[in-house]
Amino acid sequence: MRTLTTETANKVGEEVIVQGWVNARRNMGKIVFLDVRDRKGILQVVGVPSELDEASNELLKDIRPEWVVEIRGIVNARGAKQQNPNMPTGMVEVLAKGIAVMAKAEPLPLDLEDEKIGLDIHLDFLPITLRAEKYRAVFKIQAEIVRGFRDYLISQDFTEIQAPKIVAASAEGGADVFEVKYLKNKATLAQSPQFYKQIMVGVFERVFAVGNCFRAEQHATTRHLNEFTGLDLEMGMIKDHHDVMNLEMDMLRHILNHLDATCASELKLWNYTRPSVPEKVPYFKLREAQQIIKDETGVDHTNEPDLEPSEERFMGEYAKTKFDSDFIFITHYPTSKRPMYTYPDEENPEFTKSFDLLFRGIEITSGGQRFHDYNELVESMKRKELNPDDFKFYLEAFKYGMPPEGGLGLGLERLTARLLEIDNVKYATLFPRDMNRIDLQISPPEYKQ
Ligand code: AMO
Repeated sequence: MRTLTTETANKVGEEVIVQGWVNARRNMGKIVFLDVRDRKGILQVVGVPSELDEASNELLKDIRPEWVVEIRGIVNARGAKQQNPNMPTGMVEVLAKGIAVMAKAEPLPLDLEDEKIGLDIHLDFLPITLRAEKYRAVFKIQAEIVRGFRDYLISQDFTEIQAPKIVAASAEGGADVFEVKYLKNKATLAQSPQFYKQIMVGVFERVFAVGNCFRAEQHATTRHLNEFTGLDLEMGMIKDHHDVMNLEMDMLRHILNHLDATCASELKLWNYTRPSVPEKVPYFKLREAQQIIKDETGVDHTNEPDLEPSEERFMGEYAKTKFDSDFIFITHYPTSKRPMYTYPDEENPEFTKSFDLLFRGIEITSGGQRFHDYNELVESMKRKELNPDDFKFYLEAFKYGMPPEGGLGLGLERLTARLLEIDNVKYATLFPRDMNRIDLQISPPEYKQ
């Protein structure tokens, strides 16, 4: 029966069979050390020629990184000098008695542990660079973020929904939609599940979705992807956008606890510092933030409709120094700049009851209260020069009884990148799509129709 690498730690003296990939090979004279990696961890295997039969010795000569092997051997305690208390298997090693090869691997085109290979090479070889401990850890952590998101919302009576990705109308406005040929018609890829999660508030009151969002972004930055994973939620019976903001912070606190409990060794590989989340996360209206920026830096952007990336960074630092918070909400973006579904502030309808959440200086979430009254929503569409007939299906939900409601969309890759303080979101995106790349770098002529 197979023993997983981490299970060897308490099997000293026993014979085991271990299966996995060769993470590294080290020759010490005639003795060969193999680090064998499986889904649980990495284990040191020692190959001593006199302990192995002839066939195993022949195989041992050839085995190289990423070969998949089956090792039969005896678990031994490591000598005092060889112990590594940082690894779950660091106190033991397996003395090989028999070796079989399950799959060979071509010589690797690069060194998986080399941190200097650069983004493009890293991405070109993702099927193998993802196997390096550090990058594997990113996506283990990402999987647990999603689990934490789900678990928390389910505990709060949210129902998970699957929103379609082929849609007829743009939810977020703007030009960044991908058109697709849809049989004899045209359709677009969903920028977000916005319409469907709102419709489903009429059904379940509280819903969430984890799904792909598509944006035809024409610029190459360290924050933008053409396909990202949205963690979306929507809830009815709210008083205002603060209900959504408070829920978001409770949800994020839950995720941080969940990561501590499930990903300690992965987080350590990235020298993770747990973000500080004060009981009251600071929030400022956009105009207040711009005034702070003006007072502190002299730059007057108090009439601009949004914060520039450098201003988001500034507000991130401000939150950290003044409030010991890695998070800060900016609220009340101008009505002219927010999508048509955004609820205006009754006291000053030029601004909305919307928010962005900045995490370590980068926007990771947008959200807010939405129009729930049918007539008001139709009027808002008209003010934005949209034709309500194009949104007839969505509008049905509001015609037939919708409570005050709101929600948010959180970018999974941006959240992962900020948590681990990774500068470029693409390192925190499993298979990033950007202007120049769908898996491999796109060479334009091939993609011309
Ligand atoms: P928004 O367009 O701000 O809002 O998107 C919500 C969050 O999704 C992430 N995000 C992106 N991540 C990587 N690359 C991109 N091109 C990209 N675009 C967005 C960000 C962002 O904060 N429907 C609303 C949300 C809502 O109000 O519920 C929406 O889509 O982290």
